[in-house]
Amino acid sequence: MRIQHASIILLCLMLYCCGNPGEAIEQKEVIKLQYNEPAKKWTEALPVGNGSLGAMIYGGVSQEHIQFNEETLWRGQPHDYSNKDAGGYLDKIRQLLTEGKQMQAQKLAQQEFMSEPIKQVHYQPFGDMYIDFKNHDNYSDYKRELDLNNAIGTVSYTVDGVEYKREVLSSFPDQIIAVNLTSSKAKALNFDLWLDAIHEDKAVTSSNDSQTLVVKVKGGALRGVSTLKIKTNGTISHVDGKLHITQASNASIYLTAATNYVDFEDVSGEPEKIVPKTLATVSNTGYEAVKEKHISDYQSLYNRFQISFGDNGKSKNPTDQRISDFSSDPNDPQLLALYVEYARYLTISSSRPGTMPATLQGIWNDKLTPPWFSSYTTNINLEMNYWPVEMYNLSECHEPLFDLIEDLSVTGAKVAKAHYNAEGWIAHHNIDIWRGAAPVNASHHGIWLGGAAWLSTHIWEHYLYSLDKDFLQEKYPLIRSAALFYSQFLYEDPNTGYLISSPSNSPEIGGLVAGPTMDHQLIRALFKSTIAASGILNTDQEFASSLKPMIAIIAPNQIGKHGQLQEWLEDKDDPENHHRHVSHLWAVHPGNEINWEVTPDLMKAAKQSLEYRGDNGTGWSLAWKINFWSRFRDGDHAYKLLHKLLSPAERPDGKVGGGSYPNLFDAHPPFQIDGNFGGASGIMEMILQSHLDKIELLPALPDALPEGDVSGIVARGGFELSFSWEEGQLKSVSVLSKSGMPCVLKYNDKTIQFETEVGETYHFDGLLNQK
Ligand code: FUC
Repeated sequence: MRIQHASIILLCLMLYCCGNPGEAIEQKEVIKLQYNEPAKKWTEALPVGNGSLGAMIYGGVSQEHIQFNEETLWRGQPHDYSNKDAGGYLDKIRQLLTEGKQMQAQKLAQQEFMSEPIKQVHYQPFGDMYIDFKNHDNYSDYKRELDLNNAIGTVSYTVDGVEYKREVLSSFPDQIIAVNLTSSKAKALNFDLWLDAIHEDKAVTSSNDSQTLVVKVKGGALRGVSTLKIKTNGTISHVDGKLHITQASNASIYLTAATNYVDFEDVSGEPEKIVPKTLATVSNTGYEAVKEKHISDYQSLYNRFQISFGDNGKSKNPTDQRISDFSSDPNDPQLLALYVEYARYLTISSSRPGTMPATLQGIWNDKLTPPWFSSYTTNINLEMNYWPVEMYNLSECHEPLFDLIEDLSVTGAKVAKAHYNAEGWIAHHNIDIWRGAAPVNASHHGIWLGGAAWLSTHIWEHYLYSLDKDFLQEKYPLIRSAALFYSQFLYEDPNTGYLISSPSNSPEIGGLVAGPTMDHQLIRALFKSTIAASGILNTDQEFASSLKPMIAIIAPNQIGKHGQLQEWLEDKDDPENHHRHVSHLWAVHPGNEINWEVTPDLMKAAKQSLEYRGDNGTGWSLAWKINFWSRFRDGDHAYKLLHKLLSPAERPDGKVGGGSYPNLFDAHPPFQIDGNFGGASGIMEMILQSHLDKIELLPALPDALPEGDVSGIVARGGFELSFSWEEGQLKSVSVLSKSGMPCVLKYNDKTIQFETEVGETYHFDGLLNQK
């Protein structure tokens, strides 16, 4: 028996170690966040989520606090934010900018050109679940973990020789948050359980084994209903508005929540009906069955990919200690693997087909007025959330972003008409749940014209990775419509004769200007992908042909007097400016127009610009710079910034900077999830790049990561790869072809090309000799 068992484990390990890409990974290394103490702050609590229902688990002993969100609870109501009279001022604003009268242009734009109203609205917290345990003050053996392999948070400790254990998960198939409580001794569980919220307008009612919380947001059309139901072998009574449970050996709590949001134009939903229906479906299911269904659903996504940089023993330390140790000694390679796997976990937990895209905070927010409204900022943050998604094999988690683009093609068309008298659609730098697409906040940064172009590149990128022609066919109207907007919006600059984007802004530096470099890079990329898509789909040739001549006369990338890539049309960059945004380097990453192969001089200038900007930054800024340095093929420099990104946000000297919180959430500060995703993308760009018609292996491997292996990583062209390296040298690589396209592999100075067939895997050694 024993021998049989051992050989099964061995077989699993062999499959795991030598698995081909595309094969389900039998057994992943157990990878988790772990702590010896309960969370004191929200940024120490551990997140679970199913794309729409999110929770933060504090893991307290005498009192458990589970703060939760439902992704559609926002302020405001359906609203068209466009300013009907704005278009009448466009020519005047342009003229003032051409004449160099920036202040006057900004003032006029502020008065006449902005969104109505000028601010969008906040994402809201939903509620809080509390569980009070009596006489649990003297405890030992405390452990709090988030197991990324099965997406379950656990808390365990001992009181008077009895072990108490909690598990918390957010199930996608059952649409509930489940909390399971057990004790090692029969009938030892005694606790009070109740719901609350920080909304002014709230009501809690209890009945039998359940409690319902109803909230209404301030100044808005949305209300939320949440019900918890408890299944226990103990006794349930009602005391002081709480469920009072005594003499239980186990208890499972199922919580769900919904709002009346249907879509950005419709708030006729009936959460009062949805919530009981969801609970009725699951209430007769035992916790073990709920858990099994949850794990199998989660692992169908999570188990496709695996990354390791070796483990030097530090992975057994508490995660908060590892983050703080990393700041003094950045030698914990497994922490980088954890960072990538955690980003995958956060993607799966915050962005599932049919849900909203991840906001600035994913789906996790405990504040009525969260930082930057916890909304969608498109001049870097929203796109960064989706940078790694194709590469780390979670392609379908990209879908919520495409749905948002679909909505924007409606609201953004109204803005295009009202503000620019143009067809097509446009989005500015911020979007909320009502899909506000007009320029908000202030003219000097709110009027940024890159939104529709940048978002559209995600549709194209999804196609490049998947080569899914049906998808391209379905989404082509969206990118075409964005391109149509820009083809009408671009304006011939009287000073230079180039086609330029005006008025606009280089996010968020230098105020309102004519012709920021970033916009031109974005618009060229959009035009090129629209032309390519029309060719692939054999459609719309006339429109595609009309874009071609425009590309040639859009203001080009320029090298300025400091050897820098110019951020603006004029050569006015300040080398002392250490601003967090580095927008004019978009064409280096995530774009590809500037690269070492074709445009080495521009690449050199871009690198110079990044050196001037320096190595500091907010969380997302550090993350972007990691991607840039990887594209510059300087892995050691990228690692230097990873050192900062994975160090504590609150430093021993009392200073606070871009970094990580104890729960490994990215710190802008405050918490912003973009850095988690951008950082993961940067780590992957060190070991694989595919933005230039070939797959480059280990293009920017830092000295600090001499060994490692990855499987299930995806490259453009429909390829899935597994490879490993030792002593900084490629050891072996396997390529699974999903689309049957020819494959070009590059490692060091060697490039090979081979034909492929759909479903076939090709194996090579470290010198790219076929095995
Ligand atoms: C942009 C950035 C800020 C922040 C905010 C959400 O305005 O400049 O740093 O990330 O978005």
